[in-house]
Amino acid sequence: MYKLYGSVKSRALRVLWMLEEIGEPFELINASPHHPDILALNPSGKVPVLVDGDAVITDSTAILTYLADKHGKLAYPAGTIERAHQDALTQLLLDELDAVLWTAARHSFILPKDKRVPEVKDSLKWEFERNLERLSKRIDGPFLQGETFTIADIVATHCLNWALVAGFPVTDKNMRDYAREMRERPAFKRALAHQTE
Ligand SMILES: N[C@@H](CCC(=O)N[C@@H](CS)C(=O)NCC(=O)O)C(=O)O
Repeated sequence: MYKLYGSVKSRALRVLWMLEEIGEPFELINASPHHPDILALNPSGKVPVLVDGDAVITDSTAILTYLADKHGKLAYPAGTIERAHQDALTQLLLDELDAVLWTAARHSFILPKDKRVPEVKDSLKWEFERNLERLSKRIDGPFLQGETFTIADIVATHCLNWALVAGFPVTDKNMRDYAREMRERPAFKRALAHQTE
């Protein structure tokens, strides 16, 4: 059985959602970043961490990709053009959504107080909204890649939810409708139900 370290309030939600989508059994170990149990597995102290037998896998996107390839679900086969497009899209989401939100978080509560530049947040909010408008133009179906739900949809929806919590604008109607649809997925609801506090 897989062991997943992290919490619903972290990027571990992406992996929880994936595991619920593919129906694989797992144990969730609710652990905060830098907890000694995490540091023993990941020297950076970051979550999520997935343990599969003796193997330790870090980084949410790497974990999603591993699970998708291993179980043949939620990803196009490696070596196909569709997969290249899926990987490009996932990288774009990490660059244009995740990185922007993460920079805002670092300058809000992650970095030491004297290293934070709170003024950067207005610029990041503008950038996020612009990036969402660009992404919105690419959606050509119920999912980011048309008719097929992939791990890119998990990363995108997680970032859209994160944006709401962080007070980032999600004004684009297409993106709002998309996120609403994604949140209706039973596996997403089951993943959220793992929240303990
Ligand atoms: N790119 C990594 C980022 C992991 C990450 O930064 N996780 C946050 C929680 S969502 C964390 O552990 N932060 C603690 C830190 O940065 O020290 C991923 O997608 O898993």
